[in-house]
Amino acid sequence: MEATAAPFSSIVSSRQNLSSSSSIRASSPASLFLFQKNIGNGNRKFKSPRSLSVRASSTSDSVTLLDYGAGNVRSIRNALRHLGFSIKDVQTPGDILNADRLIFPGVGAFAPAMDVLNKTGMAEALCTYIENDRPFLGICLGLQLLFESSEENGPVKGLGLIPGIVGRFDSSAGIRVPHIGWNALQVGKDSEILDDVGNRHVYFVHSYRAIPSDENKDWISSTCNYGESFISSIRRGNVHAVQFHPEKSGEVGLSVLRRFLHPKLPATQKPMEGKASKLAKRVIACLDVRTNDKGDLVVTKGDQYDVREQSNENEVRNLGKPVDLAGQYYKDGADEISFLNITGFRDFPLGDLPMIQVLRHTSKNVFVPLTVGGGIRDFTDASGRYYSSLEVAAEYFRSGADKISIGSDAVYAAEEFIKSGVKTGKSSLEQISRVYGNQAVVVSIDPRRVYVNHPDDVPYKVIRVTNPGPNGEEYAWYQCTVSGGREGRPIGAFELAKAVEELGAGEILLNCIDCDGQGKGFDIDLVKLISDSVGIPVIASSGAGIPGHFSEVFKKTNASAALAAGIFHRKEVPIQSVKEHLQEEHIEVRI
Ligand code: 1PR
Repeated sequence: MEATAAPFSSIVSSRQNLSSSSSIRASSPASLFLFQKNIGNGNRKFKSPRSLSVRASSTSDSVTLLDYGAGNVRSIRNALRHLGFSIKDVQTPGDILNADRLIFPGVGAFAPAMDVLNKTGMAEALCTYIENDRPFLGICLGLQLLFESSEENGPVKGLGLIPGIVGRFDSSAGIRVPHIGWNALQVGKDSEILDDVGNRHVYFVHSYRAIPSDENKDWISSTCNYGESFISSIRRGNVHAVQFHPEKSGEVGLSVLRRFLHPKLPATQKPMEGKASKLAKRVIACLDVRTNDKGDLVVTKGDQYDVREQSNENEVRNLGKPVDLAGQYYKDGADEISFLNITGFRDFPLGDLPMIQVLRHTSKNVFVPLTVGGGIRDFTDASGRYYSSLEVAAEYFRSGADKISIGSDAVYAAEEFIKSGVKTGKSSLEQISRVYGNQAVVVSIDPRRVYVNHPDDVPYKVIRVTNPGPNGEEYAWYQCTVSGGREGRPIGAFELAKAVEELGAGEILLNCIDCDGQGKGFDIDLVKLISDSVGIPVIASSGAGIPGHFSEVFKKTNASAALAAGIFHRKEVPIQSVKEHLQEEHIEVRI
């Protein structure tokens, strides 16, 4: 049974005044002893696991979760439930000390996380628990916090259990930061929880990383290569931590959690052999969701953004149910799933509860990243109640989204920024990326191609196009639109992309109204222009018709991912065929 008590996150505020660890109650004599013994021990020395006699029995089906309230841990909860485990939330440091097994899915930024852990006495309890070789799994920030310090808004002191400083990826080395996507690992000896992983890809999303050194080499169970070699997992005795997200790494990720929860499981599948070593190109399935005229929430698909049938009834195209389709695409091998609430520009998304329900239901069974967009902006409802975009985003994150996608509101923010040259910090884009990190914020661009005769015809970035316009024009610019393509704005896709990167976007979803639903391929000129201009990942979207369009966009541009909708919804091309084709073309993908 799942514990019904409030998670630690909800008691953090009432415990903010706790400054002395001696005021914390450890709830068994044994744990109290262990806890007090370590109070005030600034120079931590990890004990050899062999010298320890304490080893909690792990026969129960409950797992203790340390959720300090900084972000979405719904996915890990869903994954644990999916594996048949109930969750006990940490409320006091004593709950850490008494845990049979503890999972720490660190989310958010390093400094606020350490602050909460220190103020509540959780830091001490965590160190004691780990030093005593109790079953522990840290995830993402939950790995980084074990190190001595981090450069993230710092230096900031960490728990100091592992030698090393967590630093930022160096984007000047030509890599895109954040590191978002699927990478293979170089698994070292005795990893145990990685026994089924082999050469399969797992999902990362982070800007900071720890690097291997002589001092920390005994801890390292795997490394990963992204511009440089960084630590992707550590293991010592019963203590594990991973930089990637097992709860978002599909079946392979679930196997990592399963092995942590059942340490003595025999190998179930032979790890895949191969040469996977780079960041895989992602294949994303996109579901445009809206209410049809009967009031049902359906997956629809536009033809250059027109989602109505060209029949007398003029109905909204209905291509299926959102939760069912998302589940199918997960099984088919989609690396990520995007939901765009395409009525969001008219209706307030928090009033659109079915969309929230879609996320909640989907995230119970889909263990790859979920993005949701549509209507993310500040809003005052009919009764005069004001909702900030942060509240809207928070609700989406709570409901199971890993990233939110902003369209129209990002266009207005970029226009303002370009005009004033000032970052006000007030736009939804800036606020959400400040609170949840830029890796959680995608900007969706809806540009339309505008042909011109000469590069100086407009004050926007103009390119020479591969295929001339209807009147033989050799040049074009890409005009951004808002409200689902209904209104053109005085800003180009190039200018917008550069501005939103500065304002804190972590990724760009690059649509193209001209190509949407046409099945004739991505707009290579546009994708090349944008993916060469920014240092964040770019998702090419609109126009995929055959697997060859995916290899074309990856070979000719620097896109990190390619997204399609119509061909998947109409079952014209299975996701697996796209992946197989990319493999044949020697483009690394997650299989
Ligand atoms: O402006 O923040 O409320 O966000 C609205 C979001 O909804 C934006 O991301 C915008 O792209 C999207 N949107 C609005 N209207 C439509 C529409 O189609 N009428 N959908 C719409 C845009 C485009 C793609 C599509 C690809 C691939 N969807 O995401 O899935 O073009 O299609 P294809 O493979 O079939 O060619 P805000």
